[in-house]
Order: sequence, then structure tokens, then C-alpha cells
Amino acid sequence: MASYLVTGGCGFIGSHLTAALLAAGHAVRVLDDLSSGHLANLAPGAELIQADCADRAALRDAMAGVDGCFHLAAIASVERGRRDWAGTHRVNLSATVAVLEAAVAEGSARGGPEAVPVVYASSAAVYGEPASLPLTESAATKPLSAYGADKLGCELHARVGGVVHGLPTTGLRFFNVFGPRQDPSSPYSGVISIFCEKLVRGEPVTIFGDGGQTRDFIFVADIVAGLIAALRHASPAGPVFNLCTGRPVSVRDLAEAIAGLCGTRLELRHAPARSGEIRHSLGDPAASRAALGLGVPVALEDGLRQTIDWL
Ligand code: UD2
Repeated sequence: MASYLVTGGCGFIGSHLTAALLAAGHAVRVLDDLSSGHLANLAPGAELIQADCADRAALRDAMAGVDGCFHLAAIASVERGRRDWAGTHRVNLSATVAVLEAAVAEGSARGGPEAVPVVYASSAAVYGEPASLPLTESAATKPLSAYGADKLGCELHARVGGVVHGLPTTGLRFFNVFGPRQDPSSPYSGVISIFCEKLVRGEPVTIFGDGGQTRDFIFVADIVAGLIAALRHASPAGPVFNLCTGRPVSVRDLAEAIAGLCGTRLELRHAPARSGEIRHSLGDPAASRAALGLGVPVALEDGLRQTIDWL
């Protein structure tokens, strides 16, 4: 049995990770300020420290005695980054630096050279407009949003942590994650959570643009498997991997698939394409599968069914 810190453990992905770690017999401490996460998401048996993830005193307490840290706390919204550039930067990058620093400090406090290994969430947003698809980890990183720039900053600081302090880390570039507990309530929520909620109620869904844009949708259970496997892979070299499926799905096909599973007749509304959004996003999962030993991802239909059943 080991003991882990999960920042953002009351959020969508963090709550699934916390539940999986507890189910495997580990102890889990969650650091979450409940700004977007919910107390109801906290897995029974987890300890909660309710604090801002950039709060260095809270981080020191949270890191005490743990064998590893999963850093998921973030403002995962490109749109929020547009409206509150400096505010999201504090949470998405400064807090990550504080987490990395706390992991190093905890190692020193134990008197050993070993810092606490950190696995952190990066994003496909670090790539920006892809020059070619599928995106491998060696593709150019040219973020088009403050969110993507901050996630790239996390990767840079993690590597600096390795070089300067010997801090072991792994960064994971999440593609479009979906599943139960993803909040469907804002227009900037993930498209799957929005479509599922509307179609379960038999309401029309809105497609931005022609619906031919494609995304690489990965089910949250596959993200959890990747996070857990990545801890064993953490090293001062600061490896970074895509967490994706390599399956492109168009927004139009997605709407049809969800309507089919809901047994609803699909009623589409059309709105102009979102300005500045990329048309196609597709990751290459080969490197993460080989290095982290990940299996075949959950089939889209299975993931969609579980998401619908949760509503
Ligand atoms: C994803 C991430 C975002 C950032 C970005 C980087 C999510 C929720 N968002 O944004 O955080 O990492 O990737 O590239 O994972 N759409 C509709 N109708 C709707 C809602 C969405 O047609 O009601 C379209 C939307 O225009 C887009 C696609 O669905 O083409 C996916 O939208 P999204 O907001 O789920 O994710 P994305 O890729 O824009």
C-alpha cells in the first residue's frame, strides 16, 4: 500500500483517479479548493485538504509522507484563459511550480536525495495548429491559447525540476477527455457532456461549423490508467506523453452516435464555427502505449454509454 496526493481530486478526472487508487488499496489525500470540483465527487475514504493549489503551506502539509503526487488541479478552460489571463496563469502554471517545489522540499525534509515523483496533466493544447497528423510527442509546440502556453510551461518547469533538483516527473498531454462527472453546464464544457445531456432529454444539439471537424476523444478510465502507469515512469528527464486513442471522430458522427445510444431522433441546430478553433486534432498513442504499457482504449460507444448512464 502506498500513499498519494491528488491535486484537483474533487474534479472530473481527479475524482476518478482517487477512486481507482483507493480501490487498489492505497491511501489518498486530495488537495482541492472546490472552485470547480465538488465535495460530492470526493471518493469515500480520501482525506481532503481544502486549499488553493498555489498555497505553499497547504502544499507542504499535503505532500508530507506521500509516495507520489498527481497534479491535476487547473482551470481547464481555454475560454477562461481569454477572459482572465493572469488569474488562470496563476492556477495553471504558478501552482504547478509550487507543487514541483513542494515535491522537492518533501524529499529534503525526509533527509534523502529522493524528491516525491510528480505526474501532471499537460494538454494537446500545447501543439496549437498541427502541421501534420497524427501528432507525435516530437511535433512542434506552438500553443494558440494562454491555457496551452501554461501547460507547455508546466512541461518546461518539470524538466527544470529534473535538471536542477533531480525531481522525477512525467507529463501527460490529454486529448479530448470525456466520461461521467464531466460538467455539461457551461457552453465551454466538453462537447460529449453537452450532447449527452441534451440528447438524453430529447433536446436539439448545436453544431458549430459544418460538423466535419474531428477530435481524438479518450474515455476518462483510459486517462486514469495512463496516470497510474506514468508514476512508475517518472524520471528527472521529465518525459512527456500523449494520452489519446489515435481515433478521429467528427462532431457530426458523434452527435449521431449519441442520439442512437439515447434512442432519440437527432435534431440539429447549426451555428457559426468557433473562431480560432483548430479543425482536426488527432494524437499518436504509440509512444505512451509502448512506454507505459497501456492497453487498447475503451471503445467510443462503451464510453458514451457509461457517460449517458451516469446522467
Ligand atoms: C479541447 C479542450 C480544451 C483545450 C483544447 C485544445 C475539452 C472540453 N476542451 O477543446 O480544454 O485543451 O481542446 O485544443 O476537452 N462543439 C459543437 N457544439 C457544442 C460544443 C462543441 O459543435 O455544443 C464542437 C466544437 O466547436 C469543437 C468540438 O465540438 O469543434 C470539440 O469541442 P470541445 O469544446 O469539446 O473541445 P475542444 O477540442 O474545442
